[in-house]
Amino acid sequence: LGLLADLRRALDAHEVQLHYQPKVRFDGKVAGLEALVRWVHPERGKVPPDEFIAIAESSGLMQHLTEYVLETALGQVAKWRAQGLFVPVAVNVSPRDVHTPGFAGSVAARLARHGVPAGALQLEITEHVLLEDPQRAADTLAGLTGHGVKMSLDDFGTGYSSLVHLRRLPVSELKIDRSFVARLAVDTEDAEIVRCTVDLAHSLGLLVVAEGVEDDETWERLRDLGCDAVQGWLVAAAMPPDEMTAWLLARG
Ligand code: G
Ligand code: G
Ligand code: NA
Ligand code: MN
Repeated sequence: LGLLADLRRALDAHEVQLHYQPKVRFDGKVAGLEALVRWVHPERGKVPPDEFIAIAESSGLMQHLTEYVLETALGQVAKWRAQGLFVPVAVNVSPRDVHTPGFAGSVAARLARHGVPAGALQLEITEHVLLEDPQRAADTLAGLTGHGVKMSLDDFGTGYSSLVHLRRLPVSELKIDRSFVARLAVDTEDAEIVRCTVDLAHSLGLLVVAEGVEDDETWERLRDLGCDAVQGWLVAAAMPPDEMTAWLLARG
């Protein structure tokens, strides 16, 4: 309970920050950035996102956290655009957000307020959005894509991925979970899973991003399998906004 009260206070005090991690294509071009929330508690130090996101989800604070993240990310996107850096940013949203009435409209209003085109925002969702009220989720996602917001399906392959989900969700990108990517170069089964996922995604017209790429060999395998982009420590870890700006400027 202490941590929940602290999180509420931390959001109000802007103590929660966003870091950004690039997704890059094999030609080296930056395809986009993922915003990842970070909280350094004044006494406890770094609190792992999984931990405080779970607390937010089970307490009703998630909506507030997501609004905070969207607001911060769009403010940063507007700032980057003013500097000539036109890089799209992906924000993670929880299943609960997608079921919040008016979510699509509020995202559109926020984009307008920041003067950011919808195409500069991507939302990363998981299949869990279909667990509760699939019809409501589908309507919200259709509303978002109708406004021009791109959707990405995160953590693909974990949980109980089903092809039905993939067909029902209006996503334009699929992210292969890093648990399959990590051992890709040494485990032939993981390599087959990644190969099939890339082929499946492409046959549905989706772009494929591999998460958690940590070494050159994995990068090369993914390139040979036809993956579209990679994200991981090999390229860059998530970094604070100022470092991200410098990184983007240095890449040209
Ligand atoms: O950045 P990484 O360290 O630790 O993130 C851990 C988990 O937290 C990941 O599953 C990631 O998707 C999730 N996450 C990170 N930032 C956000 C956010 O802003 N909103 C939500 N809902 N999840 C996030
Ligand atoms: O669930 P989601 O895919 O949003 O979570 C992304 C998580 O993966 C974040 O915690 C992020 O910090 C982490 N991450 C990003 N790149 C790497 C990597 O190369 N290796 C590992 N182990 N984790 C990574
Ligand atoms: Na994500
Ligand atoms: Mn993921």
